Amino acid sequence: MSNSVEHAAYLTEQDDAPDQELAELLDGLRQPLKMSSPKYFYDERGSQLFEQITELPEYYLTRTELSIMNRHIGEMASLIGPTASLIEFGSGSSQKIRLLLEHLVDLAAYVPVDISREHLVASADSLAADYPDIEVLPVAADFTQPFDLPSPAVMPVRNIVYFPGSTIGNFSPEAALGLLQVMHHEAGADGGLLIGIDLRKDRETLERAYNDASGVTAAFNLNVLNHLNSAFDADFNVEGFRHLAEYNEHEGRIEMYLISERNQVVSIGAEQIRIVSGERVLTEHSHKYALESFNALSAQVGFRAAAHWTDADERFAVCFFERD
Ligand code: SAH
Ligand code: AVI
Repeated sequence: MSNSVEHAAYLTEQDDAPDQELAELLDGLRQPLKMSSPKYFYDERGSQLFEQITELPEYYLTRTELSIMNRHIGEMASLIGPTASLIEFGSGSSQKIRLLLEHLVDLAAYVPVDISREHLVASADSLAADYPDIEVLPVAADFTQPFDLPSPAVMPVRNIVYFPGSTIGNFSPEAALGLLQVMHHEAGADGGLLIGIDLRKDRETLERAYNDASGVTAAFNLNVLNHLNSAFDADFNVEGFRHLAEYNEHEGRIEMYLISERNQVVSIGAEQIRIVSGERVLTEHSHKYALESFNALSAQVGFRAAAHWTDADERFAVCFFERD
């Protein structure tokens, strides 16, 4: 039996609700500012494009977060303590977790949670092959909805939610609060949260990071249309749109759009959506936080700031919260 078949058997999957997803998509596309959820970036191709983004010279986030993790991993591991279960939200390729796996003592289990199913299974298999002594229990789910956690064979001393990459920034502060509540719940009594946050900085650095010269972010953005075509029987023409990312200083967020190159009518199942030339479809917000405001948000759900680490230029922060 191949590894991939073996581990797929351990995959916990949340049931799809395709009618609800279609209704939400159509509702978003009927708003005065058309919008599509950022979760539609992540089909198999989108997950691969995101991996390429993390290596772009302009995209400082991943390498900055990794350098912070590398520098302070000893302190992080001792705050987490022995025999924890690590639950990673939006685990992607499960690369950053490797550092933690190498430094934590007697890990009870690693539970990667991601919506991009094939990518999750491949990443979980590769991780399990590299760390045969660690129980890897992938969960394919939309983490904004309630989902069941698998039970590890070893009883954990505590649950630690790991949420790297500043993926929390892809949610509005109100939605981030809801997500923090879910994480607080999954962490359970005595649980903790280790989370990566992109910090506010100058417009030029931010706009460069989301409009890279080689066009990978543009391809990532446009791929949303391919994903919608296959998931919802739609007929978006990818050539009919172009990518734009701009920093909204007032809101402290990057806004990513697809701009229509002409007047067009798009079919989504039996529905038709009119899009005029120059009209924008919002595909993502990427909020940048001041540390104090993120701590205040987390405090609202009962997470107490215990420690944080930043790089010398204060571009990015990794924060550790304990449950009150
Ligand atoms: N943690 C990785 C990947 C970040 S990319 C890193 O730090 O580099 C964001 C990840 O979150 C993707 O793997 C994507 O598939 C996942 N994701 C985005 N929205 C999600 C949702 N609503 N539910 C579950 N996973 C989601
Ligand atoms: C996953 N997330 C934190 C990325 C970000 O930076 O907001 C997604 C992304 N969008 C464009 N480039 C990367």
